[in-house]
Amino acid sequence: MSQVNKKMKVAIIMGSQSDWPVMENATTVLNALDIPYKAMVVSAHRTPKRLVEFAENAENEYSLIIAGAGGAAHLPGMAASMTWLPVIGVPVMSKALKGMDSLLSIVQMPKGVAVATQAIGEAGAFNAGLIAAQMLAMGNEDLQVKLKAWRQAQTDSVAWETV
Ligand code: RP5
Repeated sequence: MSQVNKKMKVAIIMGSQSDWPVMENATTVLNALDIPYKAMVVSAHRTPKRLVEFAENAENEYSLIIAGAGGAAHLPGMAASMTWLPVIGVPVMSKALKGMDSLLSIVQMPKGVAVATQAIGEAGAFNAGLIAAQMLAMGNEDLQVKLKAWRQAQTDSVAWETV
């Protein structure tokens, strides 16, 4: 538990710079709750050595990993294969198959290596940041307080009546 408090930092990795407009949504809750993060382009296909270097050293700098990719999206699963840190997967929309390829590539992990897969696209990226905050809050009471306040604010923002 103290280790979680010591280095509460999230790695956000994505297969391409083109994923950033989607993956940026993962930062919304992290920013709101003052959770540090670093966003990086790490491609399973184009920069495989970078992926190995990142994943093998991730535990020294981060508490968990959010990994987004599109198409034949091997990045989250490959990252998860090389670190014990939890990996939250975000299927990014693809042009050809609208992200169904990304979703199935990420979600259908063989048993023994786990990826916590979110929804396709912006909602999935947003919720990746949210579930990351919830996971970190398990070992951090200050963060629990902030998270509960954030949830209450969201509840309070839902209007009863339409305009
Ligand atoms: C994947 O290929 C990336 O995650 C991205 O979603 C997709 C397309 O990449 P670009 O051709 O736009 O660089 O590796």
